[in-house]
Amino acid sequence: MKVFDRFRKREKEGNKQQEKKQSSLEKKEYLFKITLLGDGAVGKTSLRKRYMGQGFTTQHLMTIGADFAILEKEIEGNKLTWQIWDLAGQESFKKVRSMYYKGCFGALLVFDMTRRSSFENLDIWLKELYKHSGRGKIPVIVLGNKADLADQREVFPEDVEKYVAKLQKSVAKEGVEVKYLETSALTGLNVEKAFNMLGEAIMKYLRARGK
Ligand SMILES: Nc1nc2c(ncn2[C@@H]2O[C@H](COP(=O)(O)OP(=O)(O)OP(=O)(O)O)[C@@H](O)[C@H]2O)c(=O)[nH]1
Ligand SMILES: [Mg+2]
Repeated sequence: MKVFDRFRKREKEGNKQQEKKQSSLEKKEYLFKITLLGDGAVGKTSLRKRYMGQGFTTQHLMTIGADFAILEKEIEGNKLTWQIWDLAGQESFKKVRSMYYKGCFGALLVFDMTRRSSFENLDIWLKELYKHSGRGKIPVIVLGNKADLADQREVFPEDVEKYVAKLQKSVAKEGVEVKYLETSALTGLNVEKAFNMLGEAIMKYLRARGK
């Protein structure tokens, strides 16, 4: 129960920040709530930490429920505040997780390229995201993580390209973008690019809706 209360408190803090930022949207300041999702141990927290300049650790400290982070960056000359909800991938957190999706504008959908099952489960994650975001289909960047271990890969670029093309087709009507990148939280490969791509996709999504 105590853990649950802590999550609620963090969510409240996040919402307060969002209200404050939205009132200053005209000053070209953006606040994007996003989620990081995918199976346990695919590297969500590691990617977030790498993007936040917090380095890399080989330890797997399983996320409990969700980790929350705020980060300010510049994008296309505008100030962008990321509100990142880094969700727990383990099945046991499914119930708790659902409340963190609400109101998010986009997601980094992560699989581990050395673990085929984490790729095959992407649709389950997408379903969960679309169901709980409250916005339906939203921009998604698919990340094949652990590219530094590419010699042990169980998922090949052509598999993902096929998957992403199908997904892109299914959301094209809504003017939503889906893209794919291979990343490594260990080396930092494409980590900055992944967040930038998502930021740009969200901007396009908002512009298409006159926002
Ligand atoms: N070699 C390599 N290992 C990685 C990479 N990213 C993460 N790891 C390792 O994978 C394990 C899991 O990483 P986490 O970032 O904790 O995974 P997670 O997706 O947040 O897991 P949950 O919070 O349980 O859902 C850790 O041992 C990391 O060191 C990567 O790009 N390359
Ligand atoms: Mg984690």
